Amino acid sequence: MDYEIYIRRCLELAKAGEYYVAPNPMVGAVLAESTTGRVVAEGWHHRFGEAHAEVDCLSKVGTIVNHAGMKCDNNTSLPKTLFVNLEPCSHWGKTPPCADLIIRRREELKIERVVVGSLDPNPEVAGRGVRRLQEAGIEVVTGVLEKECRYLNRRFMCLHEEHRPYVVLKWAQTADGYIGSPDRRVVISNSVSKQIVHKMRAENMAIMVGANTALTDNPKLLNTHWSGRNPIRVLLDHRHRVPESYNIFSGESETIVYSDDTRWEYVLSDLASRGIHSVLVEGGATVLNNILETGIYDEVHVEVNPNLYLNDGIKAPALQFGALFERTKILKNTLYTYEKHKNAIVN
Ligand code: AOF
Ligand code: ZN
Repeated sequence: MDYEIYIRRCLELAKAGEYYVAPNPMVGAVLAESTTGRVVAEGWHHRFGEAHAEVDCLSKVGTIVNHAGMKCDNNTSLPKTLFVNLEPCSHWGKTPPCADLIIRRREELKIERVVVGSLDPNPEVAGRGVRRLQEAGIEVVTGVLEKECRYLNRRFMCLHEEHRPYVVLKWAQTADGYIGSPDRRVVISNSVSKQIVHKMRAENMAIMVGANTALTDNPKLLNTHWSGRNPIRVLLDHRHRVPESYNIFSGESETIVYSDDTRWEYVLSDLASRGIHSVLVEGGATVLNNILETGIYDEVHVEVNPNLYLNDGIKAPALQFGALFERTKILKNTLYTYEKHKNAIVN
């Protein structure tokens, strides 16, 4: 049996929960016959607070179904392997422990083996899921496509391993290196890149701006052009300058304001204590420069408009792109992406 094929499938299934499971990880599960390799059932974690991937998968045995809605045969007499991209949980959270469910159903379903992509760094689990399965006599294989599994859940990993949210910085700049003008709104993005920004908002639990951006652009910072929830808005407003009537306080989402203590380390630890696993920082220059200076960030996305010159204005932050960088054309603009966190995958 090629374990990697099945873990890859778990990752695909897990992705179906993207935009809906945060701050939980994205998890997919596949139950297959060990000898024939035939898939018996598939499942994934659909939404925060709902059934885990293993529960979803095992509930489908004999009834359905693979992801495409096809009925699968279930020959109960054959030994089976359960694949999951994340270690099955061992704790009582919003749902009961998956490890216990697997153990409870192992005789009936002939589950002889569990193959795990990456371990769960949540201190409530952290290896106990694997241990419980092993103690019950189930063979456990770990670390299959571990890098890919950790990459998919890099935000979740960051929260539990670094005790801070995963930080994504994003800005758009003109051909001559300005991100805007101090007194008026300058449009650097295009219609497609705007949608990509909304996708980024959907991927991250929170979105942050400084007071200057909130006052100059008066943005709502919602996710209106992509699936998923609106991000929690975070405003850094040291001098209490942004009035309650501004769009950042509109009713569609929650807004957290930092004014007394706006030090980056403090803001990050406070966001982590609220269970926020990721934050997208959209500006302005002061906030971005301060963060770049601390070195505490994970991804940077810079959109460059090659046809727009301002000659004067707010200088874009200076960023030395490292080895990991990707270039994407978005109509006439170019998006440069840089990842510097420990789970980045070098191509
Ligand atoms: C799994 N399978 O599909 C997921 C897991 O509050 P709960 O009960 O939803 O538990 C959330 C925690 O469970 C989460 O922080 C992570 O450690 C684990 N997620 N575990 O076995 C899953 N989503
Ligand atoms: Zn679970």
